[in-house]
Amino acid sequence: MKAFAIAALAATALTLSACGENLGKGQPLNVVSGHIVMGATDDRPAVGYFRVEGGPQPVQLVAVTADLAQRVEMHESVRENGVVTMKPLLRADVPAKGELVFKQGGKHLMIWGINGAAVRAGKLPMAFVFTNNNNERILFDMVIKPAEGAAGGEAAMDHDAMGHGSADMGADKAAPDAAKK
Ligand SMILES: [Cu+2]
Repeated sequence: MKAFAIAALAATALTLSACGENLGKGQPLNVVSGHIVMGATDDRPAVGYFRVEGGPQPVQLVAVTADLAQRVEMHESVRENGVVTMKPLLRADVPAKGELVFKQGGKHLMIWGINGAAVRAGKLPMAFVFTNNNNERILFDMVIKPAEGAAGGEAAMDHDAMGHGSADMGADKAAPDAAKK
């Protein structure tokens, strides 16, 4: 009876210390969801959306890369004078214990030249690079979805216009094309 009580106490102590450790560290920085919507045609870029949960410290997302894609850029859709244009985004804040969301109509990824094998597999492994811990990289498999209809937001916008040219050229060319649709 006494031996049992001691064992039970010891088990409780272990459980408590494990809990305490978790509480002290808090929830870790993590990529919790994400998907890619293919472009309407093969020469159009795909668009990526995802959600990052912040850890105990505020950090910044500084890059998203994919070995199986030719190019990945972070963009932000901005409405100015009633016209939506897109601007390259160099970094995005992830508040401590908060979240960073890339979603339709806001911040988004633009992905060119996704490898055919990745498309057939239905997922693209991506690396999210943050400013903490000497550029911590978090790997996440983005689910690939087929192109949406004309109402597909960024997917329907003419990203080619801003892709290769300068930023101001892109803004000028992207707007009328988007307005057509
Ligand atoms: Cu874009």
